[in-house]
Amino acid sequence: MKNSAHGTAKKTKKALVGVIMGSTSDWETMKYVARTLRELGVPFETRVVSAHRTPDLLFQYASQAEKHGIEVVIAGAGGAAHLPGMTASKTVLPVLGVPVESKALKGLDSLLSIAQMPGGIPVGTLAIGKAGAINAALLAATILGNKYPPIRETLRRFRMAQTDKVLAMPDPAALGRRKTTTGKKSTKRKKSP
Ligand code: RP5
Repeated sequence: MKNSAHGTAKKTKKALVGVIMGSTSDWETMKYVARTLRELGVPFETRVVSAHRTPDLLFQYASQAEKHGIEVVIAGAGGAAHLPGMTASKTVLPVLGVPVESKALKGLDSLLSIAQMPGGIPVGTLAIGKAGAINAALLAATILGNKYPPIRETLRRFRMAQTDKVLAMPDPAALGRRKTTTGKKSTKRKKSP
């Protein structure tokens, strides 16, 4: 994981989204943020910044993100997940929190730690795990779309493609019907759920 701008946009493009996480172990979840931003062509950077293990780095990153051109921060953490909230306390940029699924409490601890902020310091909290990671990237693109029309249009196309994909497969049972080697449809019926 490098601390440099990624995305389908040219490497020279400055990162607009700062993707930070409390530990390298969070990458399994946060890679979906990166994947989605890349798909949308949004330039981003990734970095491990731990609220507890590297608090000075957290303060430095959060207080300087705006100066470095970052416009949205996505912060993922698990357990006593203080990273998104503490980041939000040091910047006026929008901060989106991704609760990483913890082993002990399945991410409920992460979710509550991120969502239950005191009035005055908001963190936009997403769902636990992969869905939250994907949606954090989509929400970041939505925010950036207010200022960058190409990102808005890419997002629009993403949503249309998603809708088309669902409409193209209206019958999930059809997925279970396999063709035999002769090319005929199998007569074997799937057990009803
Ligand atoms: C949190 O503690 C991190 O965000 C991570 O989700 C969790 C466990 O970290 P490791 O012990 O795997 O480094 O700060």
